[in-house]
Amino acid sequence: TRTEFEAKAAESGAGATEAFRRKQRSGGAAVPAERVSAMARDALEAIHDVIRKHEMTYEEYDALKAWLIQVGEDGEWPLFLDVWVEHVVEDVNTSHRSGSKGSIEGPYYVPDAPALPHDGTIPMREDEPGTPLTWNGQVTSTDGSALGGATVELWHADSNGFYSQYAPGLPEWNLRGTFVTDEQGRFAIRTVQPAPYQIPTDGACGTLIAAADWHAWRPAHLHVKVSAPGHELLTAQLYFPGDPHNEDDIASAVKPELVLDPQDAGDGSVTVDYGFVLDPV
Ligand code: MBD
Ligand code: FE
Repeated sequence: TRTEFEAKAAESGAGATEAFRRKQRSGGAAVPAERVSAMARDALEAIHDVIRKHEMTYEEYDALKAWLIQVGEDGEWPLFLDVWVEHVVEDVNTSHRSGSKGSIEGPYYVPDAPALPHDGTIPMREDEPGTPLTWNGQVTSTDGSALGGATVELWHADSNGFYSQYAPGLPEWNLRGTFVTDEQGRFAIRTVQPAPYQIPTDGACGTLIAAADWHAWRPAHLHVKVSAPGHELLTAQLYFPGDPHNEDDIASAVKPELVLDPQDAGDGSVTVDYGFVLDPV
């Protein structure tokens, strides 16, 4: 049997593509023709401008074509778009909010993770490596009222930087859970600190990164989706201070408001307090 260290770009890509197709089947909406026309025309014009500005050669055009074909073959469209495009979509769609800052969802969310009480341990292996992390927080509305029965979905990479369901050898729901707040809107979650995440180097996205001489790293992060009746869904990521990639995240998804302030508990574990303020719809 294979371990997470033998993860293949084309496998996690195929998984992310399949997960996205499932999500589309359960709610994809038709985009009106005027919107398609206006945005497609502007996108194509932006590409034409790049070609003119840089006087793209036929060799470069063919390299681009070959690379685009490879993105699809590796199933890496979800990864490519979420790393280099989604942050602007997130920005445009959340700028009206006065509650907590959010961030991008990324390609590795899976709905319906195991349900846990407001105070619980996320599913993990018997010998799960990494620094234990206890996270206490509260979910409130922008008027300050507590949101009991709110849902906090948490998913993150393990301390080797791999996500369950997208790397081999991990239990299906490892480090994925759905917590429900108590009457005061509070939750207390036990997990382990994730490691920084490296974009797979053996797929099309890795090819672009190497060809452009960029780096392939996202800082260590926790993903959450926080929801409550009558409130906008908050999708966010939380980061750890001192991570060298907080300043140059390949996915441009770090905001200062999303950096945690972990405290050393003195027993090899870390505690953190961080809550969420949701905007009413
Ligand atoms: C990730 O783990 C992630 O969160 C994003 C946004 C892109 C690639 C990998
Ligand atoms: Fe992630």
